[in-house]
Amino acid sequence: MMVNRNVRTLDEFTIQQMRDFPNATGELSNLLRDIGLAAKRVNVEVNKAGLVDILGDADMVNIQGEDVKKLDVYANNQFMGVLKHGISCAGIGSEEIDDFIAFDDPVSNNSKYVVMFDPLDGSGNIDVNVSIGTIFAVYRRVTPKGAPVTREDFLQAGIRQVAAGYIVYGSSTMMVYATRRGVNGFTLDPSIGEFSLSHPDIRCPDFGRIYSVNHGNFFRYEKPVQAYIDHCQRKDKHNGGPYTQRYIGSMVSDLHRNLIKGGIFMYPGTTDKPGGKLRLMYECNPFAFIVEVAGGRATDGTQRILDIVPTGLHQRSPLFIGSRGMMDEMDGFLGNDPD
Ligand code: P6P
Repeated sequence: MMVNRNVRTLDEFTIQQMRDFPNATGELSNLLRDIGLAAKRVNVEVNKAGLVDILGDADMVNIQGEDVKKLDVYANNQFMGVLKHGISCAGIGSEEIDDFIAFDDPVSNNSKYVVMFDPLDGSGNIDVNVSIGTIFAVYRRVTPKGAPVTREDFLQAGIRQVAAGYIVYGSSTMMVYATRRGVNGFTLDPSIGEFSLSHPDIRCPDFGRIYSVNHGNFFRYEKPVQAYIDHCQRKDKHNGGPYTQRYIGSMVSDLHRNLIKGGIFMYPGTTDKPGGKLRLMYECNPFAFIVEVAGGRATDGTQRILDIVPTGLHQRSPLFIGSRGMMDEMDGFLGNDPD
């Protein structure tokens, strides 16, 4: 089977980015390659999850009060391990760990970046073989290098992200990441064991026909949100529809589909959980960064996600994200002036 020599691997792509920007130190390229390595290791376990005793609960509960699956723990340790033993990351924050971790060794203390990640989002779907994913956000540390990072290095608004991305362990395994220069997607090529550039310069279509929301919460959403969802259901060929509802309960998969095809994803606040369910630092912010670089928008229903100044590592936020034209249309129902 011939391997297409014209397809650049993640390593080749990140090295080329370094060559294109001579002032680049290479730390971000190294960090992205480290994440790609951990993703390949997690992918092996996700793909055989049904065959080995790595399914099921790890008899642990995380800070979210959620049962931790064994694969969550494995994924967390893989991403933390490559970042700790690399040369580009001074510390991490993880959905699976109560507080941030400063790696606090001489090399790490002189590294430029910190990383927040959800090691395995949608893990409740592991046992039923629905696609799951990893989400990560990269920030430049704000405290002086040479000392361990502090909470201040992590509690930065999403607009200060240097890069953000996700891995979707699906029918194929893809790593998608954004820097301010663009969004690029890499598909894992099993024949060479490398992520290869398959989706260069991803753009989010200004309009789509997919709306994604958990209808089971409908009567707990605020009236304007209900009105917009009702509007989506009434769209037909005479007014820019019909829309189709797609929601698999795995954020990485739902958002990857909508990023590529166009659409809007909503996880609104509810009467019982007005702050929503999704976490700001390692779910909402990374996807908001990616979707905005790709031309879309992301808000919490009133303000831009990337402008929110965080007060806690694990704080939650309502999330409305997707195609710019659909977000503008939704804003009309929520009483917000379109961007
Ligand atoms: P619900 C998975 O648990 C997750 O955090 C996201 O991946 C997903 O979008 C959301 O929760 C689904 O939540 O309440 O609709 O089941």
